[in-house]
Amino acid sequence: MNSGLFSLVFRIGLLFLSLLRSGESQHIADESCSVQILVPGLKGEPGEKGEKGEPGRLGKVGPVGQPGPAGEKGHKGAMGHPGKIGPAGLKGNKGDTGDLGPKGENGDPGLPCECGPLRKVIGEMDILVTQLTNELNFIKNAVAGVREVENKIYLLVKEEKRYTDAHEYCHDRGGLLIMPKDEATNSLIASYISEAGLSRVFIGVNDLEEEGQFVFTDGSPLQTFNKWRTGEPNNAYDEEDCAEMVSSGGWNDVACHITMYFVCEFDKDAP
Ligand SMILES: [Ca+2]
Ligand SMILES: [Ca+2]
Repeated sequence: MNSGLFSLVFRIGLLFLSLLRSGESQHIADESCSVQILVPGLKGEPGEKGEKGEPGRLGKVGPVGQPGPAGEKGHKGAMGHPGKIGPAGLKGNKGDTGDLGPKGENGDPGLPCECGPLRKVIGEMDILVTQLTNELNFIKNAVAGVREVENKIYLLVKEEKRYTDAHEYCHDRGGLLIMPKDEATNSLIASYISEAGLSRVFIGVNDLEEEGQFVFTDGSPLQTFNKWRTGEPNNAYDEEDCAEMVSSGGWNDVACHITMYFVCEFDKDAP
């Protein structure tokens, strides 16, 4: 008998004595006999397999595994959205000058400029230039030689003009077409013409106001002197209302619209 089993028997004996003192001695005596049977018997037969138990708790998380082998390359994805516009770059260097381009087509005519005052000034300047040119020619002729008497100056103008234009030319310069009112003056002008190598000039005689009534260009009548050639004035073709002097000094009525040189006279006393 081992110590554990002995201790158990001893404890059971103490329990038995305690029960005797309580007056139930007979019955306890029977029980004490069966205590002997409590010694372990032979191992019994295995029992039937029990039912399956409840699932156990989740185990701990295992360590990270090693990367697997690389798979096949996937297909190319769709193009993404365009990105934002980046900041402006720095200004580049100036390039070389290009070749000259082809000539363009002519443009439309421009609008007429509103430069009336300027045109007026230009027009006035043109008039001045014309006047100065005429004066220059006048001076050239004068330098070439004038004829002079006590109270008059005579100028042979070597510009072919019609009668009225010749009259205006002399008048604009303060004179008149030559009016030979006496033999001396007529002779002087005749020599003036011939010395210039001319054959004829306009003189200040006409019958423009009344046919056949010749007057000097200052309006005075031919009362005391005339130098008409034989057969003149004849008013040929009914159109001769002006007069010329030929180099011999004789007069002839001619048409006013023909052009020829002429002689102006100027009063020395004129202001
Ligand atoms: Ca006439
Ligand atoms: Ca005539």
